[in-house]
Amino acid sequence: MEYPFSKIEPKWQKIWREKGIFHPEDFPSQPKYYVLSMFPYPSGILHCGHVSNYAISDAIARLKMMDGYAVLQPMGFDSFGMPAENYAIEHNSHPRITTEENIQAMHRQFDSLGFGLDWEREISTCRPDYYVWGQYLFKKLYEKGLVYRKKSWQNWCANCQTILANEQVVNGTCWRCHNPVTQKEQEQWFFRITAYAEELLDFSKVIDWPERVITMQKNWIGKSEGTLIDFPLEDGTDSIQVFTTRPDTVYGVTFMALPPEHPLVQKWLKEEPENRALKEFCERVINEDKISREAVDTIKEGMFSGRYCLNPLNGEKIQIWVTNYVVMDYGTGAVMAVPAHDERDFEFARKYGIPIKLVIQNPERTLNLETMENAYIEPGIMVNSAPFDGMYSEEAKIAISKFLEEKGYGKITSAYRLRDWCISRQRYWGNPIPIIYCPNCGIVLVPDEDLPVLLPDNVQVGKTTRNPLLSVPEWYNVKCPQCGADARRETDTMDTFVDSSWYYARYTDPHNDKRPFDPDKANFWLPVDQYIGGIEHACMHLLYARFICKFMRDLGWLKYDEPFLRLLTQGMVLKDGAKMSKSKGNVVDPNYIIDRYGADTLRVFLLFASPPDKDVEWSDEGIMGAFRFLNRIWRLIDENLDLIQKGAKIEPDYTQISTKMRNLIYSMHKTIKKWREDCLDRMQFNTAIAAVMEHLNNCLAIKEVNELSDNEQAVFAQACIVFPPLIYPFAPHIAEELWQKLGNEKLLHESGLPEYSERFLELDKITYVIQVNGKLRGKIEVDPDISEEELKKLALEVENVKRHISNQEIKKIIVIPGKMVSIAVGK
Ligand code: ANZ
Ligand code: ZN
Repeated sequence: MEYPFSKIEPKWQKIWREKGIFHPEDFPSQPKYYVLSMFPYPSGILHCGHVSNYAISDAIARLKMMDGYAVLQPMGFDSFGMPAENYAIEHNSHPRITTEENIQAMHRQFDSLGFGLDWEREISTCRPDYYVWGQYLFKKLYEKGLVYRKKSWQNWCANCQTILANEQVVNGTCWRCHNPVTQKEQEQWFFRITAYAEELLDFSKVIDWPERVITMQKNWIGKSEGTLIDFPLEDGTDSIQVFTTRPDTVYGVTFMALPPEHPLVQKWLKEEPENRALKEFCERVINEDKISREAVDTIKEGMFSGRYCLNPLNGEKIQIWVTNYVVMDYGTGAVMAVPAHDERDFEFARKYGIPIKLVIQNPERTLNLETMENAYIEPGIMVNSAPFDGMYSEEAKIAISKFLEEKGYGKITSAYRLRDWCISRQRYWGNPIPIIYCPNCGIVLVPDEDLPVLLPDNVQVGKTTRNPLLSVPEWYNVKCPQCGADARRETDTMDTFVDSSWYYARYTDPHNDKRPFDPDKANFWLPVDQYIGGIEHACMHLLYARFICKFMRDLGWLKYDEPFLRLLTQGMVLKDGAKMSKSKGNVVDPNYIIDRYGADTLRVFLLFASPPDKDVEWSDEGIMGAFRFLNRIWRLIDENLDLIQKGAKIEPDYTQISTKMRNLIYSMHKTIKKWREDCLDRMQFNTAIAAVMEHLNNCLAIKEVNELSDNEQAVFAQACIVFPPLIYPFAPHIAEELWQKLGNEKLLHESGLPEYSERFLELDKITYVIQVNGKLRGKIEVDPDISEEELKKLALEVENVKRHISNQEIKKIIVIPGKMVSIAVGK
């Protein structure tokens, strides 16, 4: 007989909902705990990856509720963006319709899984009551000088018909559709995330973030300490500023490398339209994608510009080259090339016959320019550098920088790889940018009273090459809010990562129609105590959210520096070794499992299969195992219900019980202790569940329960009634049902965490005597369930025993359970 999960699960979902136990009030008196899972985009179905993510956060939420916290666990939908738009296109529908349908379908699934989510706080980013505040945030950023518009070359995905942020380009392809990314020049809106680059490198205010994610963000921000140096043009009209991390090599500069996008290059092209070759070269390089231009193995190309600049330190004349391997948006977009000591410059100089000048000598093996096959990039002894000769290059770095600063030729500084965040998307399904272009006033922000700029619904979506909003003149033709002239709306929409950069704050006050949220409420609930989601967001969402949190702090809306105190990046759900995905055809539909075995089984399987941050390998066996486990708990309690209820009322006399029952009580306290450590301190639910399984075996090993004495039945009852609270975080439905069957009126989250007593863990230590060749040589106290191996190991570590073994060979070790370890030694 299977336990009646299909009756129990809806029953408890209904009770929880009716009692509103997952909807905390605004300023509860208990300590708060905010647990958040990354919200899904409304694809229409929750897959096993989602379920695994939410099973983890729900386990944490329920544990914290049992522990007396006011827990906030909200959920919503990241419903703008390309996936939703593409889905509508595929289904020949409108994203407004498909999105809402999908949200409804996912709601049903969420319900059938029994997650403790506060649906009164649901957010959907495509609804005007949410996105209005995204527009408001845009305006605030604009007013603080953190938004700007710039014509620039951008990553372009021709398949998705949109610009992509650098973070969205994976190995030169689009992160969504894996189409090769090309370059396109366009006016774009940017958020100046670089203004926070330095602060974003600081992780001192988060508590528990995976080192891996911190490293990824640090590398992404990519700070380099270096020096800015000005090289005057030979004709004295201007100068070129470079950023270098190697000021020690400044005497070795033999050419200047500029990218074709460099303003000076662009100026020269205009001044000398007859220079066809240079113009063509520039155009060709600009169209290559920046990511491969920066790659180490790109074939270096360039053209001499015919112009020169001067080395500020010695006045030497330096050729200026236009090259493909320098990019405009790092440092100053210009490089002082030192072929002797930089690999790329070396390759370039050799190819074009540019002089190479050695300024750092290898102290171990003298370098010779004629025979060098690579640049020498290590530190060494300064040569050919006039006053700095003989110094160590590391010292010269500082000395030369200081010297340049004193002379006014340079400045010590840092450069960041991080680029400003391009938030313009030429797609329909996104938050409209609240900007109007007026022929008289220029760029005008939409006034607050006109917000939100509603996204028009009467739009034909399809794979057009144009932004669909361009086909809605009644929407984009507007009057200028300042001068009343005929003006035009911005038709770009915002990157959806803008929507998710502040949603964690909105959940704290989701219905506020006066402002994004009440700072008091947000400051009560934030920061998120535990955030859970996929590692793929390490450099996108997680960086943007940190940036916007700091910005909202600077506005005075929040008093926290970080949105997410602890971060857990959960593993993936794999099947046959590969990530479950539609394209691989290895997807298991959670509904199928729920129908056959219940949501509790699915949740227990996912949590038991591995620690939360490790991948879960799908296994039908594992599902069956989880199902059997729950059934066995059910039978244990259900079949002994009267006895357990009666026994639970008696305080047993522990002095009057057999060793077998003593071991059972020990098993119970030990299990609770381990469960608490695993769940509360380490979030290792798999081992916590394993401990519960072991205790279950110990309970089931007690046969003929009816023949036990009253006293021993009471002990048995004690050992059994701990199961409902122990499985509540993982399998809450069956837990509540059993708890109720046992006669409890309170729900489990109000019943406290299961407690253990050290007394019972001490009480049951067993003393073993240790003999060496038949003579008593020591004693040890151990846990009764110690393994034989562990016991032997401990016995051999006893000092006196060691002495009597000294260097004789151990022939045999015999263990008499509960009594003795006997060691036989000999020569
Ligand atoms: C002269 C030099 C000599 C350099 C030498 C290196 C070695 P990281 O460490 O990544 O910050 N660089 C600067 N701006 C660049 C740009 N826009 N495009 C391509 N390369 C650029 O790299 C700093 C170094 O990268 C800088 O130091 C500069 O080359 C180059 F023996 O300056 B170096
Ligand atoms: Zn105007």
